[in-house]
Amino acid sequence: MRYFRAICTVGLLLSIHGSIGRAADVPQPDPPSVVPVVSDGVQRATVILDSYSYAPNHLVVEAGKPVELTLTSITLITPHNFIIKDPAGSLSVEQDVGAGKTVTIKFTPTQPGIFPIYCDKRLWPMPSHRDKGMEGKLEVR
Ligand SMILES: [Cu+2]
Repeated sequence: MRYFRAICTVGLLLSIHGSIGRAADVPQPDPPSVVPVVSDGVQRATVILDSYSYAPNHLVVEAGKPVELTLTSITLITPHNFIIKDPAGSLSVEQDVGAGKTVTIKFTPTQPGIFPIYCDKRLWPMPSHRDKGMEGKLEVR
């Protein structure tokens, strides 16, 4: 009986915690999302593109292993893109993702570092999507 009561208490605490999490509902920086290496050695993740965000927006990958990202746009009209550029030249990714489309990209980061991810689309003279918050980072370890 005591054991049963302990389980109920844990369940109650979890459900309270869950509802607090939902009630808060304020935008917060995503926790780093470590991209798992699957059995074939490829690091795979899905990134959702919306106006104007990437989710997750902080990807952590290992250098020297291929990365495969599935980019899924959930917008109805607005096209976006997904850009990662290392000024030193170790990484150059630029992929358009049309409204509602899904595109898969593959690249192998070679240099550790933190590289910005961003969307440079803009409807002149409006600010760019990056300026509206559509950015993130790729952390290569
Ligand atoms: Cu965009």
